[in-house]
Amino acid sequence: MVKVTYCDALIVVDVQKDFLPGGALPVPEGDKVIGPLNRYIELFVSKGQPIFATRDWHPENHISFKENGGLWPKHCVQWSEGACFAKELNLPPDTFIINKGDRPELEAYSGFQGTLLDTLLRERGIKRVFIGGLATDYCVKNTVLGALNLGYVVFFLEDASRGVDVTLGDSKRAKEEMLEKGAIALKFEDLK
Ligand code: VGL
Ligand code: ZN
Repeated sequence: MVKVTYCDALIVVDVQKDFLPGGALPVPEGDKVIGPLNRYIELFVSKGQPIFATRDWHPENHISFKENGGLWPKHCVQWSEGACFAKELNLPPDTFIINKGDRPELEAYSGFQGTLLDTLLRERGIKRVFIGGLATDYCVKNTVLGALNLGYVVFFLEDASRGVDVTLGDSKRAKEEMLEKGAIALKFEDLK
């Protein structure tokens, strides 16, 4: 059992319309993370602990888009419908929103890359982060590894994450890499 306490924060990664079934870059079963994440959100709210939500926030001319030489279809363009958080995701009004990938020439799979996330966590005395969302093999993985590198204790919320699996097994390998580097896999039942 893990008890949520004063040094803990929840980080919800990229639960945006474009990553859900029907979106521009759909993650298979991406919508399945919403129910579990809502339970984590409710628990963190009830404990008075902060919630951060990252969002992919690309300009039209972003380097990661196929038309600009990148890997991905155009997705999560700033201010577009597809960049909005999933409407069923119950983020409280005081959620800290972290935009990433907002510079044309830089890809940012990690929520720490080019953002104030580390500063905001530090200012609040956060030592442990609970990370889940989309996609396990890209932004969740890189956010988890970023947090480990910065010295946080990191819990990977395996019941609240799904991967794109461009290559079969990517999400499984991502999980193995996160655990090997020190993350702790967690399901909601393990929490109190
Ligand atoms: C992501 C691919 C491209 C993610 C973002 O949020 O995992 N994946 N941009
Ligand atoms: Zn992106």
